[in-house]
Amino acid sequence: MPALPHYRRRRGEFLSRLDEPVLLFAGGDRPRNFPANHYPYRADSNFLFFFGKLERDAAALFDPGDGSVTLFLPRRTTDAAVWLGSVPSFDEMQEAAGVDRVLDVEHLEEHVAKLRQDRRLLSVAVMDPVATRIARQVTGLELRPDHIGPPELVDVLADLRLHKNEAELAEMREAADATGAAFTAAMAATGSGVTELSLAADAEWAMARRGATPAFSTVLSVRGEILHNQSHGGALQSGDLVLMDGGAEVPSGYAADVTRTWPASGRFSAAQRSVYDIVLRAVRVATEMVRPGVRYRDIHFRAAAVIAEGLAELGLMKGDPARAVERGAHAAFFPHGVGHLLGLDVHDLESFGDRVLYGPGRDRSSDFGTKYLRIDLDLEAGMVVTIEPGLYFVPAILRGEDFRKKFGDIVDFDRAERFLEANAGRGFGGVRIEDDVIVTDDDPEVLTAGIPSAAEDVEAAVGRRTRREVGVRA
Ligand SMILES: [Mn+2]
Repeated sequence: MPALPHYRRRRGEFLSRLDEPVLLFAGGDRPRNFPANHYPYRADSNFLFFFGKLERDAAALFDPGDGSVTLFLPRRTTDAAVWLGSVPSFDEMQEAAGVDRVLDVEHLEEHVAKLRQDRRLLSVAVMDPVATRIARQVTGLELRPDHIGPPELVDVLADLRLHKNEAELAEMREAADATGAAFTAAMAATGSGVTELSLAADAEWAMARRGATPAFSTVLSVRGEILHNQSHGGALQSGDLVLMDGGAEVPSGYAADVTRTWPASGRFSAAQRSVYDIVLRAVRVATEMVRPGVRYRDIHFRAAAVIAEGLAELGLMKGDPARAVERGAHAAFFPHGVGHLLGLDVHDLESFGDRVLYGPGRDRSSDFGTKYLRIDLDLEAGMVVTIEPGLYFVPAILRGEDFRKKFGDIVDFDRAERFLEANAGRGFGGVRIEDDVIVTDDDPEVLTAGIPSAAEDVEAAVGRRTRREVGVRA
């Protein structure tokens, strides 16, 4: 965890850019099926950014008038201590969190009502609907998922969170290391008959050994062509490709997000290897472009061009690859964007919307595939992005009438059908390779470079565990 001076510095930077007081909410438990059974609690990322880990239902008032920060915390009661454990007193919290005062959250409303007599009070929506309702009530602002808060506040938060400082980058390196351990463990435990569920557990166990937890539901499947496949119901067969998209979150909240694809047998087939090497080339070319001043959308289309060139070599596309990308035909095999921002959120700042993620004068495309390009910013030093091209054989696309009609002159759908039927009818699946990259004033720093990605390195990492151990886990 970053030490207190880091958080105080971030709060100081925030306060110096505010004209009006701001109220932020940590959010609380969100019920799963009945109120006492809830999803694991995680504070809102804007809150984590300024305070690190803090208890549920907390709120913080930043007042640029006197430069003060007030924390509002739940009252310390015997009942709470019985169910949730004893927590430090308000005095102790004031010291530990380095704030000017700590007040009972029950008094939040009357405290800010006084403040609002002559000043506007700003806030942003959080994922916890109860906290957002309180924020709406006490500020009088319209806060919705598609309008997270007033632009003047959203812009300041976005600008601070976009540019990671050294303390934050250190957290992200730790998250990347824990993620590397997870991939090593999953690759090592891979073998015929092993279930997706047990392999995902191997990955998450490795994160836990590093003091980290999954930042999002681990994607681990032989059906890699289903982009956000979160079911772990299958078992590996020789000939399958295993796709894992997973990332660790360290206690401060910072995340990693990595994808690797490997052969269940430990050896790529010739067809798998040729598709794999196209994606590897795309990720390498795109990663090289991660530099200040480069428009992220250009990286996306460069990756698309590399994939289209590879598809032409494989005979899956006809004609000029550049023309195919102009027409959007690459999206038949690469139907998503090349990546996103990374930080406290796995898709960092995505709740801030396209006003922040696309920049002024840039609108999201409505074209199939390109509409999933999650950012279109000019890169600046301190930003962290993922680079994650992929190549998939999706039955819904490659057997879809629309696509056959639209791209019949570019895509060889008959040849694509052979990939859909490969592997004794189980299909080819998909290949994605994803790394986490820091934009620096110099060469891009790949946080996840230590995780095998060259085909030979991946093959060498598969099934390292002895047969007997694999059997026990299967
Ligand atoms: Mn990602």
